[in-house]
Amino acid sequence: MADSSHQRSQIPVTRAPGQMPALSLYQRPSCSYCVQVRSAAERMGITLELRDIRQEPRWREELVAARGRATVPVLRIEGAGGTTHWLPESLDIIRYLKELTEQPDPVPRWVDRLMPPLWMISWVLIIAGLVIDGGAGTALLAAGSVGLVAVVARRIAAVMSARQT
Ligand SMILES: N[C@@H](CCC(=O)N[C@@H](CS)C(=O)NCC(=O)O)C(=O)O
Repeated sequence: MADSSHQRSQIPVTRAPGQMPALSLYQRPSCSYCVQVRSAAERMGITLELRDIRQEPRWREELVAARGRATVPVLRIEGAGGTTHWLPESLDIIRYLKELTEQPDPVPRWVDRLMPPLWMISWVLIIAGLVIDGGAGTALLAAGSVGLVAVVARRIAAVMSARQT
């Protein structure tokens, strides 16, 4: 094998600015699996460098050196750091391209699930803080305020993120 693995799980999916991988599709124009991948990429607005292994012997040699066979389609994924992955199987390639076009939510789901109870608990703490005198009351008030600020901050971040997509 020339470079790196073709296992799907090891291929990082990133769309960060300047980190979009270079995508080359080793293919043949008449191959129906290749047509499926090319059409899917076109629908998703993803540009693939098409490397016709029949037309250019160099592409075939590269493919065979990397994979040990000339079966197409295979997507060569070159990351910003120069790491290269070879991804065979049309359906896996399409799945990978789809993931590339989706904006992953950087905030885990459990954070958003936590927001409604945190909102309620924060108000309870604030009310308790207002009722209870002394240091304990102040601490409850402070804790409740932090909770409310966290909920509001998350809400604002979520709305701004939704506007960008
Ligand atoms: N399951 C594969 C099938 C790929 C396949 O059968 N490709 C044919 C061309 S359409 C091929 O390269 N055959 C020649 C070979 O395996 O050397 C996929 O979905 O990508």
